[in-house]
Parts: sequence; structure tokens; C-alpha cells
Amino acid sequence: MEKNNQLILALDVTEKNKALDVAEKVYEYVDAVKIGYPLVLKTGIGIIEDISSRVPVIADFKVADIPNTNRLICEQVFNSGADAVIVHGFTGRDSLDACVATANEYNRQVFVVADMSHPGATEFFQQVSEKIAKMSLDTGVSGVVAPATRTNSVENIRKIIGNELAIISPGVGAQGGSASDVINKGADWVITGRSIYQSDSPDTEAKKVVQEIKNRN
Ligand code: NUP
Repeated sequence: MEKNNQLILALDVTEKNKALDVAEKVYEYVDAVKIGYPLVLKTGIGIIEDISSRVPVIADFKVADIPNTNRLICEQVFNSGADAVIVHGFTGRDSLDACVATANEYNRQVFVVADMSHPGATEFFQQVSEKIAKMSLDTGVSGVVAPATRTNSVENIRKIIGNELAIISPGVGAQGGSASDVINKGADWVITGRSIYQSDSPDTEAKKVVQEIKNRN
């Protein structure tokens, strides 16, 4: 994934035509499209191939199982054409290693969830977030997921991982996070879904985010 516009679209629509229509409108503004369970469970895994022919696809399946099952899941994800997969780290190093080994076989990428953007993340996730960030170093992953809704967490995770790993950051727009703030705190890409795909003009909204990032102080 090339770092141009620093925007990743979260395409959580559930109709294939809507997905293709929104993606078509925003291709020029996004560096990747993130596809997760809502769209794949409704339309089938083939949607990943459809979109990945135009733009890199990050498969957000938050893979969180034993190593063998993680490997089997990642094989299917990469066979579908995805360029990267998002996995959980709390399952431990062996489970993460299985995802990375599979990604290496396919020459694809892994992102690990280091902290989450919703309010409930403070109940359990935050207590292990630093440990997951530390563990992610030297594993061969490309980066971590950290929340635009709590930029102090992004700043902290950036200190832990240094410049070795990228940070992709969801929570901009509908969840209240600011694109320019989280990029300033150390994120490489922001992830935005609803504020773009629910808009009457997804391209205008995507362009706004890109300009906000480019024109930030
Ligand atoms: O911590 C996370 N928060 C989050 O919102 C980790 C995620 N992967 N996401 C995903 O980012 C979420 O599942 C959705 O696909 C996207 C944010 O979308 P929106 O809130 O901008 O609509």
C-alpha cells in the first residue's frame, strides 16, 4: 500500500452495487479499501477480488484463533486477492506468527489490532494494548491498528513501535476522531467508513479528508 492520500475507506455497506458504486467514486482519494464481515457475509468473498483489481484491499477479519485455524483463515483471505489482513494480537505470539508466516508465503501484509476505537475498549483492551504493540515488533507484521478516537493511545503506541511499523487508525468521522489530529500524533493512515459511504457525495467527503490531512498544521 503506497502512502499517498493517507486515507483508507472502510466499505461496510452490504449491497454489492452500492459497494462497487462507492468504491468507484473514491478510488482516486484512497490508498486502500478495507472490507470486513458485513460486506463479505452478505455478498461473498468474491467482492474482495472485484475491488482489489482496482485498489489494495485490507481484509478486516480480526483473526483471533489458534495458529492452525489462523493459517487456514489467512490462506482463504489471501487466495481471495486481499493485500493485507487485520488480525488480533491478544491470542498470543504463536497465533500471530501463523498469520505472518502465511502472509509471507503469499507476499502479503498483516496488521495487528493494538487498541480499539470504541468506548468499550477501555474495559479490557486498553490493559493489554501496550503489550500487544511491543509484541508486534520483530514479528514481521507491517503495522498496527490504533484508535483515532483516543489520540493519546496512538501517540503512546508510536513511541513503543518507533518507526518500524505503520499505524492505521479507525474512528475518524462517525466515531468522532479527527483525521489531522491523529496523523499529527503518529498515524500513517486514517480509516473512515460511514462519513464517506453514507454521504450523498462520497467523493466530496473523501476529498475533504484528504485535504484536511494535506493542509494540517
Ligand atoms: O478499533 C477499531 N475500530 C474500528 O472502527 C478497529 C476497527 N477495525 N474498526 C473498523 O473501522 C470498524 O469495524 C469499521 O469497519 C471502521 C470504522 O468505520 P466508521 O466508524 O468510520 O464507519
